[in-house]
Amino acid sequence: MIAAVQHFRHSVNNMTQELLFSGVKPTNNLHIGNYIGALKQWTEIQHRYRCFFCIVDLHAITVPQAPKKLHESTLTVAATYLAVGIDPNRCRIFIQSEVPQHTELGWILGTMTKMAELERMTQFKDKSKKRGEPVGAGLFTYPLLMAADILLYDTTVVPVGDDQVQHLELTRMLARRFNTQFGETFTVPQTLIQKVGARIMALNNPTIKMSKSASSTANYIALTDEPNVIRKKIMRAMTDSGNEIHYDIEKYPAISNLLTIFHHATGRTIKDIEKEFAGKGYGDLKKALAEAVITMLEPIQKRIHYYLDDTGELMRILNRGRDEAIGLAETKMKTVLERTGLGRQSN
Ligand code: ATP
Ligand code: LTN
Repeated sequence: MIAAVQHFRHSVNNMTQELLFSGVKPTNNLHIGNYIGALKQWTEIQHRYRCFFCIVDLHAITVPQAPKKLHESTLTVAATYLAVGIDPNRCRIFIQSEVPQHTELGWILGTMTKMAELERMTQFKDKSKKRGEPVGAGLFTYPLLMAADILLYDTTVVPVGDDQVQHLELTRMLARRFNTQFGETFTVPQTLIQKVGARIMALNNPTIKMSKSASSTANYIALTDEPNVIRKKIMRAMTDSGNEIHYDIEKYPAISNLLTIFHHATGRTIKDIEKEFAGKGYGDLKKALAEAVITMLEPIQKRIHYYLDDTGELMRILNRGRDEAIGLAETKMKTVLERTGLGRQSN
């Protein structure tokens, strides 16, 4: 499934020593793009690494969030990690704001970064343009906090969707810069991206990516959407002009997106799906796709409810994740403070 691997080190022998880190912002409930582009991939590779999966709430507040809703989304995202199959016995799940070293290191990295290096980030450019109002400085310095998330843990592998590759490049560059200036301190992480389906597009506009903070709920299918909502959203999804059911992102971006989702929901090849629907209409494809997505999400939804109905188990998992993360982060920050000359010298 993981077809495209960037800078990926195939050192099978010491796989278990390698550390994988990734995170999602609790800006809302997760959608099938997050699942296909990120979480599903995590479950497939979790057994090969020591894994840390973070709920990056400090990143979420780079755009305004309602406090109560943010608390709720944070827990729902944690429950979703478990519901999609992240194994809490192997992996640690924790909330970013509960480990203060992330912001501490983020600040230090900011002092080593040029404005122009952050100005180049396409996500910042896109998000600031989209909001059409003065944007917060947090949106600008966002990649520094992300770099801190990753570098604190000597992360070797970071699985992300292709929208995050540029942030990973900056992280790698900052790790090297720090190491050159202050001595070997950080591991330079590798980026792991998935090929087909790395970017699921919005249902109501196949030229933009599916996004949980989209202004319209027609943009996405949330992992928590009820079957009838899923049917409605898919039946109303934008299609291309014509009636060809053929995978061609340039010519048929909407149908190609639906085919990609179909492929991920069922595991069937796109060729096979094209064959089944040859000569049939978009309506037929959409009907079958809706049922496939409902089937894919049903067990996930059951488990999300299981973890949220009684949060005792979830709290224990989050506590353990937090404590282990703090242990590692404290050790790394001691080295960072020492090397950069901050505070009192330790001996
Ligand atoms: P927001 O709208 O708040 O920016 P988002 O929906 O873009 O959120 P993130 O929290 O930024 O989601 O991303 C979580 C993970 O899901 C990341 O690894 C990201 O690359 C991946 N991801 C996000 N959107 C998509 C998408 N449309 N297709 C595939 N992967 C995605
Ligand atoms: N920026 C990422 C979320 C994120 C992340 C991270 C991903 C924050 N910190 C560390 C991987 C590793 C996003 O918007 N998807």
